[in-house]
Amino acid sequence: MTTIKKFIILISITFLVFFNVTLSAKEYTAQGKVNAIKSESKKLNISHGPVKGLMGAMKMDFEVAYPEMLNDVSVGSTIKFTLDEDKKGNLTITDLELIETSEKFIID
Ligand SMILES: [Cu+2]
Repeated sequence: MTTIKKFIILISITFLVFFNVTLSAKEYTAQGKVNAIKSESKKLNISHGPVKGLMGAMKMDFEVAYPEMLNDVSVGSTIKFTLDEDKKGNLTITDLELIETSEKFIID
């Protein structure tokens, strides 16, 4: 391999790594209980447990990435979800799954 080819590959890798670090959103996982489903605003009101590195336990609204995600839950569902934080600090649920009910996440 020529030096120029090696150089181009090195530059490309550096660029990709840099791009990934600067543009990718921060991701968190959390658990909580669904209190309300707000279809119009594409939001779920969730009493969530502590989110490591982000916030403590509280009750709040979260927007979901796709409206179809609202169909996967019911009021009272206990869920495990993935939160994406963009550079402005906006939080969006990008993934969720139903888990066994736990009283631990019920905050009124
Ligand atoms: Cu919160």
